[in-house]
Amino acid sequence: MGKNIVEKIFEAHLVSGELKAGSPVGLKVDQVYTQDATGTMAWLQFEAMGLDRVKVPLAVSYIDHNMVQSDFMNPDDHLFLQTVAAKYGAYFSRPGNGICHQVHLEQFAAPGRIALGTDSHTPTGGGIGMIAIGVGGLDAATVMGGSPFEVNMPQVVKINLTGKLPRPYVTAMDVILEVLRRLTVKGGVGRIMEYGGPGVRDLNVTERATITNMGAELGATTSVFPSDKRTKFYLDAVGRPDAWVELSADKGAKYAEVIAVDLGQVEPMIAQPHSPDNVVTVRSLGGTKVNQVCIGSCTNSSYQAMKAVASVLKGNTVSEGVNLLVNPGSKQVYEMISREGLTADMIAAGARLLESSCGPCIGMGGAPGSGQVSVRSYNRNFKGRSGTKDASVFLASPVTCAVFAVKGEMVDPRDAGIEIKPFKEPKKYLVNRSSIIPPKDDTSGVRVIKGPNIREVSVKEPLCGVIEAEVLLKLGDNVTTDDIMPAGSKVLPFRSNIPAISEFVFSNLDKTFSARAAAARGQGGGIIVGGENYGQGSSREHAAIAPMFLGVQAVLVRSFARIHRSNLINFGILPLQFEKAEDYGKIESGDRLRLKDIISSMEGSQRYQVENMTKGYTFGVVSTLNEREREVVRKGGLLPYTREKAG
Ligand code: MIC
Ligand code: SF4
Repeated sequence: MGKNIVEKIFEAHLVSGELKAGSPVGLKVDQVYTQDATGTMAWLQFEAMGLDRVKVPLAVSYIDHNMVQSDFMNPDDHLFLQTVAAKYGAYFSRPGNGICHQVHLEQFAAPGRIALGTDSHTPTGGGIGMIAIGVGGLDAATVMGGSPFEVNMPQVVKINLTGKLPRPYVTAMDVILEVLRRLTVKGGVGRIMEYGGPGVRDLNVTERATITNMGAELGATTSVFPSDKRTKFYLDAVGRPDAWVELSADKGAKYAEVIAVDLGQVEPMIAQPHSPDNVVTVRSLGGTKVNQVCIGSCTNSSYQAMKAVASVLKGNTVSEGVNLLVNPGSKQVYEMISREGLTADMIAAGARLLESSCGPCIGMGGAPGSGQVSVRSYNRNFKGRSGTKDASVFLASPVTCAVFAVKGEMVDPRDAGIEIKPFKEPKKYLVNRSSIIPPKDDTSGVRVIKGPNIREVSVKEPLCGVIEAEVLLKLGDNVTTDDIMPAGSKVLPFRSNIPAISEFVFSNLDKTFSARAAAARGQGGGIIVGGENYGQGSSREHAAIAPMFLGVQAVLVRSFARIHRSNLINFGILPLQFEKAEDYGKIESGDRLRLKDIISSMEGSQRYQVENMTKGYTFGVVSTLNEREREVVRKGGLLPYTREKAG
């Protein structure tokens, strides 16, 4: 029987389990990378394992998120991450070297391999034919410690591409926005999107990477492209020809579903506030005034993206009502466009050039003004994520963004009367490894340095047989991890300090949450109730650790997003789902719920009876934990579980 690409890569890395959709598999991992905002926890957890060195062939510690140095906290984290990488045999990518996903694609990603990253946009590597999956820090730490990666085998969906993109006005970003329009932010849950069909040949690796990057917004486990001549061309150009292997699906390969996209029919698209799937054509919003434009992020900051932006800006002026911010994705891209004079074209037009980092994408500077319209070439426009709650954030391609910056309003780039130079993929990219510090063989003299803001990782008590707790908050569908644990310049510096960051849990939705949770702690703790796709978005495990620290015992929802569900389990919070959808409607914030016989129900049918003590009725909930997950939750999380296993 013919195999698809996912089956081929999984099979080559299979340690346990069966490649049957829904059943747990253990995979050998080739590469693990961390970024700073999730990395401090991941490395603290790795350190706690007491090993001498990482046990994966390649590990990289990146600094790209927490770049604003307004006091000692972020630079202290940087030094911790540098010294911990040096101690345990990981590469270190210095602050300013670029956004982890862009740098990883340039320097390390390789077809046929499996990589984990402590960031939800790790699937960027799928553009080169790698299975690259975003995970929480504790999962990454465990794998760096030598364990296989355990995941439930996703369904594989084929996105069959035909035709050619009508360049230069229509780009890869428009393709993924079109896919999001059709499938929504829930459309990829439990699935891997495998791209195939004759249209694949039309896309180069960085374009493919834009598509797989933003596949994260579909909720997909990851997305992957074949590895073909264009992949070889890219790897030759970035100076890593040996990394290339060919990879394609067999004839007759099976898929759970096939979705057709004709690249020739794709139009300039734009996601409206406040969700990446709220997508319409740019033309339909023509004339809308724009106040801010931000170009960059791990989705659209490649050399190609920057070149298109420079071409739009050259000889033009940024409209007087617009603030234009540009982050090239890596030092390598930055140096290359600088040597070609393209940064000069951007500066001359009135752009503000920022360093190679996540920047405004995660609210680290660049917040829009009150009620302003900001259009960004980024991947997420959740309410408040920009740092300004009442801003209207839209997502569009770098070309569309640059055109808006010049025109001061939304206009279909095809109608703007601006010429864009066609892109020719370079045969040689400039290679700059000045900010990548390789691991050393002898690490005995290295001292790991921890500033005063870096605190111990919190651990939960083992699970009790009874939970009697108050519903602290009832929420709707598609709650994001940004809702649960906001980011931004005021909160991110506390990523290494759980007691401090816990005060911000749900703070954008309910300022009283952390105080109420703390008060409920002595009364059995709290329960959170949510709708579909609870915890979508980032991989930040702080959205589980901090609620756990505040005494949250269980999260009861209609359905979960993958990474957040794993993070809840890793920190001992019971992830439960309503058996009957209508029971969601009956619960209210403030209700007291009682679950008994938890351990025996968990070991048995995983069906639990819940008594709503406030309203006086009983209803059923379920968990869908595999054997290992059940044990992890019972022990109070992955750390106590691993410690016990290690004896
Ligand atoms: C994001 O884009 O939301 C982040 C910030 O990169 C997160 C990681 C984090 O919260 O540190 C992600 O995507 O996983
Ligand atoms: Fe950084 Fe934004 Fe990409 Fe997250 S989505 S990794 S914050 S650039």
